[in-house]
Amino acid sequence: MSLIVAAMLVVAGISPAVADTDVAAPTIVSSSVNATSLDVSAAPARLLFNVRLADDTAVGSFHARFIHPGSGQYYYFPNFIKTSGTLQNGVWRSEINLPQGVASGDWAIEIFGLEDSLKNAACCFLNVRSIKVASGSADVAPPVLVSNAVSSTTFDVTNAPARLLLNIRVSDATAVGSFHVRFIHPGTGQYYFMPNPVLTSGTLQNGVWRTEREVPQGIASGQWMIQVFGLEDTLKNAACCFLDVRPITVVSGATTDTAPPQIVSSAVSSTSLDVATAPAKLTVSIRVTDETAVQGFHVRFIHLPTGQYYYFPNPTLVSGNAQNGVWRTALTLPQGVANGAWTIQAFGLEDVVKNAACCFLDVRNINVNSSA
Ligand SMILES: [Ca+2]
Ligand SMILES: [Ca+2]
Ligand SMILES: [Ca+2]
Repeated sequence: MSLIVAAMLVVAGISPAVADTDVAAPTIVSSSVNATSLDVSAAPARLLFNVRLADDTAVGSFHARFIHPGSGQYYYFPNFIKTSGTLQNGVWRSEINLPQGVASGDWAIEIFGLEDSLKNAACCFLNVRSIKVASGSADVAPPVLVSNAVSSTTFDVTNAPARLLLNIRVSDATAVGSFHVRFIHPGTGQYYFMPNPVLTSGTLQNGVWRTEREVPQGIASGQWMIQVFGLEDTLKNAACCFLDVRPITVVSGATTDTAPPQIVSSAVSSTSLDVATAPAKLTVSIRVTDETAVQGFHVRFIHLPTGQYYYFPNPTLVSGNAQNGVWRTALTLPQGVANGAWTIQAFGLEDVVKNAACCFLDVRNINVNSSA
């Protein structure tokens, strides 16, 4: 159906026909901005962005950002408001105030997380349009880790927990925006986040930040690494990835558990679901074992060919115990989803000492009949 015909139908109060199964993500029809170039050399500048989105069912959600690919600086467009049309074909608006000091050159407006109400999602970051930015003296470098000190380089948690205190000096030409700290045991993947660091001396341009937390008992022995991540300045110049700060040694006398929990078996209320005429409920029970104790996990239901997915509520332990028990959860699958084989997957499966199973674990397949 052409857009003009669709628009006429909307004007006439007639909704376009909805297909039995919609497996396509929403599409970006057109966009407009208040200016194709922005000058922030003397003052901040406002960027107003309108985008028309269309979908057979309904636009579910999306986000947009304004990014300078050369430096990685980016700003999110907040709170899109639908200013005209419908969820099937409508115009959405948001605006940002671009501050002084950002990078000069070509910036891009990108849409991401674009999906319809059935969870048909468009991949990745979609480049919508390019905007030229002129800026006086631009800072395009992320903050730098200058030096650090720890309360101790060895932590013996054989008989009691220990306490790790980290002081770290960070500098930036503009101002440190934010960063996070963790310590990780590379051999097992066990890791613990430190509380957000607090500036205790100096300035946002050159200052010392402090964070501290307990090193618990029962974790892996050996060399751990303190790492900084999410390090960026207030202009959003971000350092890549995880930055090694320094190693520490953990001595853990107890028999240490370095294995993630295991899925032993599963059961479902039905191996096929019929949603041709009404939504259908699916209950799944999963037996999980762990030497120490299962911390928890998440479950989703996904149609791999289209990427449609629904999260189950967090499973609860219904029998047994955290070392060997059955966890249960249930969801109601709506009408209109994709036909065919869907997969129940567990993810985020970890024990209480943070041994985590990788990725998405297939639990079992369920056949979904969606067409009348
Ligand atoms: Ca769709
Ligand atoms: Ca900087
Ligand atoms: Ca374990």
